[in-house]
Amino acid sequence: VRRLVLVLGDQLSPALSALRAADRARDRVVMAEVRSEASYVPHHPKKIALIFAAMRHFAAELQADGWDVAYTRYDDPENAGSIPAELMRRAMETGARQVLLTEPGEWRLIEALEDCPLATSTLPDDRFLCARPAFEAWAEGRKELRMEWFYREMRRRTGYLMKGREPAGGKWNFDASNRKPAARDLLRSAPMQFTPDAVTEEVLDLVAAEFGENFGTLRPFGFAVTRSQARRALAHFVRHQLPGFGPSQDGMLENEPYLEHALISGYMNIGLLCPREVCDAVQAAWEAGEVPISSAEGFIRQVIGWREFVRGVYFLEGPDYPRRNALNHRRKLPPLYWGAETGMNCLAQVVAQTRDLAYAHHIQRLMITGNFALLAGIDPAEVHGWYLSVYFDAFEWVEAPNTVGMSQFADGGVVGSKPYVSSANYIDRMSDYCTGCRYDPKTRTGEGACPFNLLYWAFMERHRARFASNHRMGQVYATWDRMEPGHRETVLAGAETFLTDLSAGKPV
Ligand code: FAD
Ligand code: DLZ
Ligand code: SF4
Repeated sequence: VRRLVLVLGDQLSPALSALRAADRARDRVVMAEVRSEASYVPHHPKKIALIFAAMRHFAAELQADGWDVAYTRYDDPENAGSIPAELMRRAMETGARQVLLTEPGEWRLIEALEDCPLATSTLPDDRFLCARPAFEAWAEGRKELRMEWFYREMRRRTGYLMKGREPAGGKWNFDASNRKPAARDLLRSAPMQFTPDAVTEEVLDLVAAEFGENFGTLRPFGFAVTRSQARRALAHFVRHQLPGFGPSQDGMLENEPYLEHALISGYMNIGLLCPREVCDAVQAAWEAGEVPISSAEGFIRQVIGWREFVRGVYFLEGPDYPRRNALNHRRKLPPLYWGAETGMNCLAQVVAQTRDLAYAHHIQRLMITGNFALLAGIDPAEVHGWYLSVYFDAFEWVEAPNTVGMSQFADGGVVGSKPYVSSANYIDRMSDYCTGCRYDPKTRTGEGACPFNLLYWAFMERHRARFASNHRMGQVYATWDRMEPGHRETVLAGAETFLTDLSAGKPV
């Protein structure tokens, strides 16, 4: 064996740069299910099962394709427990001293591999549409990094939804025609689910035995675990859900976890789908007149815009990024995030859905669990740990900028120009959660007042020095300042009582 070729659990792409550079006849692929990766946070059992099952299927496909694969199962008695230790073990076994790899998506693992005594040759991860140096060049010299400008550049560069140099449909962004509440629709199509085969069933048994204590329901398990399944899920989404994606993408309905969302982030993030083929499929459907521009644009923006932008930010900002705490928030994450009972129906619904499915869509993550954590002043490192654990698509390069940056404003405004916070009014307008709630979204103080209403103003007051000069928030402070002083005091006192109860572990 000449070299070892490392393939990580989120690098399951046949066109991975390390595989393209390797020699099928002389190199050996190393894949390993290891404790260090499976327990750096208490991952949701469905997430671990997805990764292990997809790894096993991918290894079998590589073998069928003529590769020599050394695969370590989690319960192998010889398992060395971490990626560098597994590489060392395979090096001893084979005599190979060189490792070829595609750059990992997380600083922690990049650093651990740098410390590995073997000679490593690391290739860029070119599954992304914007290479790290290209992002650095774009960011260079800019006072602020704004996704919208990056996105326009990416549209021009990729040619998606373009008519020459101009955006198709005459606008870059069709959000104004989106952002509608979702309506109940009995005929709405759900994302495609798959019945586990014997390989996946074996993984499910393993995960149940080893990670059964982690927060989250393992069965039923319906994720795609192969590239061909993921491609079918994508085709199903484009045909049945994408046409309605735009208008309802910000809506939330009880017991309707997916609405028109694709459920493909996890497949892209582990390499079963690549962003280019996802966007090509959307572009083709739009060209064929099967989807309106508002839906095609809304979707493509998330993939070539947000997804690439947050990755660029993660690497640009450096390894300390996930530990930032610009607003100095210190409160502990309350147990309701791990399923403890709460009368706040929106939180209860999103947490229960997260527990059952390892999935919540963007607005649920941002405007329910994220919004509450930010308003309540929860330590962003704890919030980050939660998001990294509970979602099937959570890998630090994408999760941290979304959580620490976009959602918690803990990076001080690198990802977003203002904090994503709202009172109950937004949640009531965009969802049907308030109907079944013990609190009243319209009540602002006293008995039954929705905690979001109290916390929203307390947050604004607490951070006045930072946000009052933000031109997008001036109106909010003007409204607050116009309220009766007595009313303001009651709101702030109500918020204080609520937060004291929350920290004391009283049910809220
Ligand atoms: P759809 O709504 O159908 O969207 C299409 C695709 O666009 C997604 O598959 C995803 O790949 C991409 N996308 C959309 N928004 C974003 C975004 N903000 N950042 C990056 N890609 C985006 N996404 C992750 O992939 N992993 C995470 O760990 C993650 N953590 C998040 C944490 C918070 C606090 C927030 C607010 C958002 C987070 N997101 C994360 C972004 C987004 O919520 C998910 O990508 C989306 O919900 C995935 O579901 P879907 O495939 O059904 O997406
Ligand atoms: C998330 C994860 C888990 C749960 N388990 C493994 C594993 O056993 N082996 C592996 O190679 N990768 C795993 N992963 C994915 C890695 O954590 C991921 O590659 C890094 O976080 C870099 O993004
Ligand atoms: Fe959430 Fe408040 Fe609505 Fe209850 S009333 S569901 S707590 S926003």
